[in-house]
Amino acid sequence: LGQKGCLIWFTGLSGCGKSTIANALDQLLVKQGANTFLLDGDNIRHGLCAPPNRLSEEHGESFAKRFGLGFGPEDREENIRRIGAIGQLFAAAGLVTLAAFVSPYRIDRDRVRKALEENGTNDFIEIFVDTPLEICEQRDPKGLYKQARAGKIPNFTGISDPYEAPENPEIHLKAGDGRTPQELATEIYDYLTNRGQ
Ligand code: GGZ
Repeated sequence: LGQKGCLIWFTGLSGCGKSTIANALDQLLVKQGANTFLLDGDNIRHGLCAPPNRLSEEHGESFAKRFGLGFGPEDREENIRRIGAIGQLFAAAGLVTLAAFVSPYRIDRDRVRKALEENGTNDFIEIFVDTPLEICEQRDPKGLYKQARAGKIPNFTGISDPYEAPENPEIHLKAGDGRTPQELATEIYDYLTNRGQ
């Protein structure tokens, strides 16, 4: 396991657990000696896909407006495009690359899949972290759902913006039912092993 690069793509609502599960899987893979890289909002939305207000001080307003990314439909599209491009490069370099983003629009995820397929690989592995909205909203670790319900965050996935569930994910992970992130990560790990990844 882990001898070959691939792009493991986690998609799901804010608070569904995708980042935590991706981190747990990452640890399992590293233990087996795999070279991995984990992409998530914490490293991507601070740098490569930073929001306009982070860019304006150094680069000025008009640059920040053009290249900074928020959560409108085109900004998400560009966010996923950039992450897909990076993920594809990392996978080609032999890294087991884990990407954990809401990535709510099917067309954006499918474009990433297609790009890897056109490269002659079947190394895009989509994982739908299917935690019911009610549970994500109960968890609300950052209080974002509360703010979204109050109308303070526009375009909030699941509240005022759609989430388009994958139709044919490699793994449909039913989460939020009491299984731990480690247990869920093990389910993915076993899948990868069986697949000969
Ligand atoms: C969804 C938002 C929004 C809106 C801020 N909609 O729980 P979190 O906080 O850490 O995960 C969410 C994260 C989503 O960033 P992504 O790069 O994964 O999104 S996408 O793939 O759609 O581009 C949430 C926070 O940022 N957040 N505003 N409006 N999530």
